[in-house]
Amino acid sequence: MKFTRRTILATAILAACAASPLTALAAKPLVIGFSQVGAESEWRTANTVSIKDAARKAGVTLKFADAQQKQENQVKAIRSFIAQKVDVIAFSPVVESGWDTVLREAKAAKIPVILTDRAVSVTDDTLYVTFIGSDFVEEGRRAGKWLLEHAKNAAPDGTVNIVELQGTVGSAPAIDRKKGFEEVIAANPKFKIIRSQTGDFTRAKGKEVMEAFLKAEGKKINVLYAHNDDMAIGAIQAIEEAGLKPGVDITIVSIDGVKGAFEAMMAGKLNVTVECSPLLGPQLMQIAADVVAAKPVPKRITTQEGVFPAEIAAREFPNRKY
Ligand code: GZL
Repeated sequence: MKFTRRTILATAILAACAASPLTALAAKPLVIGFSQVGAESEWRTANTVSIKDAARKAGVTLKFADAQQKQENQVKAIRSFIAQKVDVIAFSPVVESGWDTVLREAKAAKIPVILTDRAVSVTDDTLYVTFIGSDFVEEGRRAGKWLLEHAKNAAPDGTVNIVELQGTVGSAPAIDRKKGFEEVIAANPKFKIIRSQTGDFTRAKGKEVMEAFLKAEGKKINVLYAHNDDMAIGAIQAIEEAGLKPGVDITIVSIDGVKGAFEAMMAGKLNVTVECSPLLGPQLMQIAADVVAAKPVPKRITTQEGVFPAEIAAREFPNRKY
């Protein structure tokens, strides 16, 4: 092929364009600032793994901050992401309220905010683009429905005495799982919540509060409703140390569907877990890319989930991803 001066010039211009800042900009990886609640439960650990794996696979630069379950740490992290001018801020809010000010700062900085896992209660819902997560009220309803249909432990007069381990005070899952459960068991006045207290979604606190419930109510307790599997697993230890058989003397209903819950069900110590998927990473990366590309995204993206009673635990366990 004859290289004329014109061909060489055209090739040089093309080469220059290829290295131009515009092209470089197009290839610039998305930068997401993510503020995580903490590392309080198996569920949270799996959620963090899902987000980090998905970021790596998507070629996203992830700035990840663990708030150790403190709202002030999440506010600090969001302010730091604003200062770093990230492309997108995403977070799982530890509690529902107290976000208006910092989210207004993100809006002023023109940085889109995506909620994952938990919702916020704000005066202006343009402060976030979308909320990707479970329907916690529905999870509470599913727990209540299973209990109404399967309760076998009851007092001589037929009353079903329930103790409740609530999640983190003020958090969306704690508020909504309580709401959904109470809504459903109201159908049968024999079902009574006799004690209810937060175990902060952790095994240690779940055990500690269950010990207090057992000291106060003893064999009167027919059912434990735990807002997550980690608290249920902690409570199982307390029930055994009190000389009772978890899953037999006390029916245990829980939420999340982590591997530890399946192991407890296979050991006959837990009766059912309502699934709450932590595997939100891939959806988050896709939605973040769509937001930056100015594509329309729904205001609410709900994860689809099931209910896993002990009878199917062994069959389902090999399929579990978290
Ligand atoms: C639910 C999530 C809750 C889990 C707990 O989406 O926010 O927080 O149920 C976790 O295990 O600690």
